[in-house]
Amino acid sequence: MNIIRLFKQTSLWKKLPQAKLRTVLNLENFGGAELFIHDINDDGLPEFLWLQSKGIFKSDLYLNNKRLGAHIHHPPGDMFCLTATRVDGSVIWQYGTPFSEPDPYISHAGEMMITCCDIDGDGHVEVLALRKQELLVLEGNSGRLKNSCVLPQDNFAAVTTFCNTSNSSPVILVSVMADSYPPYTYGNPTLFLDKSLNILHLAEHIGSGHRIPLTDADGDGAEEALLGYQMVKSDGTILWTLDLWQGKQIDPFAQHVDQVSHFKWNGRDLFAIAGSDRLYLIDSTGVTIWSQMLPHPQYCLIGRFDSSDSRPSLFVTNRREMMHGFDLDGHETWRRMLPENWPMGKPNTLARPFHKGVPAVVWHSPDLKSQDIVVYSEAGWPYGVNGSGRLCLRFPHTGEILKPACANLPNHRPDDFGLSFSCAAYDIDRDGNEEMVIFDRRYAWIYSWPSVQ
Ligand SMILES: [Ca+2]
Ligand SMILES: [Ca+2]
Ligand SMILES: [Ca+2]
Ligand SMILES: [Ca+2]
Repeated sequence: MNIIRLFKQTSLWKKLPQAKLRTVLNLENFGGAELFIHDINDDGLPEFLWLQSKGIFKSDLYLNNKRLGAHIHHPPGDMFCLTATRVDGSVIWQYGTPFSEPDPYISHAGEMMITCCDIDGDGHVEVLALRKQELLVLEGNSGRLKNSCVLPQDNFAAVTTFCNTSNSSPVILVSVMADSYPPYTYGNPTLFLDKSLNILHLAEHIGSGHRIPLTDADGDGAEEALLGYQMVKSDGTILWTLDLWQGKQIDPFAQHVDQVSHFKWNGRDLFAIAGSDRLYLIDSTGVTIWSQMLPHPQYCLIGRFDSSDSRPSLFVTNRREMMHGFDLDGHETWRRMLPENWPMGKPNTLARPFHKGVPAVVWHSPDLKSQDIVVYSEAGWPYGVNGSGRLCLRFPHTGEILKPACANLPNHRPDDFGLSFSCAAYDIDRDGNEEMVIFDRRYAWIYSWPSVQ
């Protein structure tokens, strides 16, 4: 049975400007569902961290979910392999054993399971990782286990750190980012731990969900975390609750924070929030600049996307079935379903919505006079979209982008089995210009902007 359906590449695609393909990495057996990029060995250059994990499905909370079939039971929830490579793909270290079975493992929402910070203050970065019910602290330059602790529950799926605190001692923040165990509500609780992994504080936050941006919201030099609709200091003190939610009851499942995107404009910190039933633009003092109800805004980005407007604008995916642009005043500027793109053909088993945790990223222009673009990855092979919602950039592909036939998978989101592509924008060679890393569980493709030599 031929499971590949040819996908028409219209002249529209062929006319688009092309990013420059620099290299393709073969990730062999260690490619991950998630990629993290950080300088882990203090040489001034970033490294890649490829994570094999089931994401939120590591938790026993999901064992009775019949829709997920046998894949929720095998491999077990403690499946974990983290591989550190240089940006040329050569392996530096590996923690765990790579997954090597023919059928892909299921994984969802693992994009906050790793973070990097010098937790113990010795001048060297540690890699913090969530594995099943444990928090691991690995030495950045060797992958050696320096410390670990067993967490109170197995559904913690987000780890980040307050690296800058008022007493200069880092605080680790570990949070649930989806389904919860009673008595906690969706996205809760959050733990605050010291550098020795002792729990300092446990709290629930209003609207806690899938993103925890850190920022110095009050200008005192120490970072705060936006947990749901509350700005929280590293000692757990609530700096503010968003004005719209003060004194109100929230539905934690239907109104949690799905995504936060930050942009500094005219000296002011702006945060665009996709909040499950409502889109918000807020500032760093807890004031809502505007908000509006939408069917299900699940992801948003704010940036310099619109060439007709010198101000930042918003890109929004709404229930994965419609994409919108909004200007800074909250006016909708465009609305359309962005097209699929399968230059090597589309496996018949794949259908939208892919429901990726990160369906689009900002690729910052090397030229301050030019607009940044959104690279959209939830409809096959990624491509660039401008501030009018028009296709504006394509990524030349190689034969490796052809996806394998996976006819035996349950009727479930294809991204959870690695059948889509993901993106990360990062200046990997530190020349001042961001590169675009497109990856799946087998390969990574690295691109430069068309204008960069
Ligand atoms: Ca490095
Ligand atoms: Ca350290
Ligand atoms: Ca602060
Ligand atoms: Ca660069």
